[in-house]
Amino acid sequence: MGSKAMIFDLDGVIVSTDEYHYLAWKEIADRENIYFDRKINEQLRGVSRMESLEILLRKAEKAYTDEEKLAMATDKNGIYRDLLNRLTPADILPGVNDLLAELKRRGIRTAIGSSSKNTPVILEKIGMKDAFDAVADGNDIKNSKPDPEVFLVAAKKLGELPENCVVVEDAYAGIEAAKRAGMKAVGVGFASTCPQADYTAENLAKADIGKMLSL
Ligand code: B16
Ligand code: MG
Repeated sequence: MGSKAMIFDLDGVIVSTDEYHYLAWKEIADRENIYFDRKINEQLRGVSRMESLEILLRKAEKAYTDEEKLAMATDKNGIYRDLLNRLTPADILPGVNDLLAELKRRGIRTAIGSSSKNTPVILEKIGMKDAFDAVADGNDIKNSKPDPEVFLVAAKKLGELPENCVVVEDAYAGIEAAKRAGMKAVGVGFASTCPQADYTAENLAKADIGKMLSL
């Protein structure tokens, strides 16, 4: 029995906001004299804002109070939100629009499952506010990926059983979350070499829709 719903991660699958996350965290790290590079940034994929900060602070030489941490996360989000103003529909990643059109044609329902609290503004900026049947994001959950919560909320919003859902992710944490939710997992982009994924492709333009739906 094939899948009846497809749940898409946002950052790194629908749109490359990952570079903006990097630039914003880099500004915070430089300001605090904390070493931060693109390799460390890869560990922040799919992880919540506060957990991302904790990973960044592993290289810090001093301890920060909870108030200071909150201020840093708020500052990072301000920088990130400014960068998001640059987004347009041209930033939608290759293959996304064609895949969504084909899923609609086949009667397969779709949802977003993202850790980001900025999901509504991102969808608005890229003109995809109404492109999905449901949206589950960082505002709906207590635990971020690799916890399965966001995908279970997405399935619930769609009224679909987890075993009928296939998740598309660019983060190892997201692939783990999908598997823990009892769903099938497709790895693209950074997760296109993830051994835990049920199917992988370099990007959605190169993904086989028939294969993804028959997992
Ligand atoms: P925000 P996704 C995730 O989005 C990002 O990959 C991750 O880097 C970020 O820390 C997280 O959203 C929270 O984002 O600060 O906007 O709430 O990949 O789950 O779509
Ligand atoms: Mg992602």
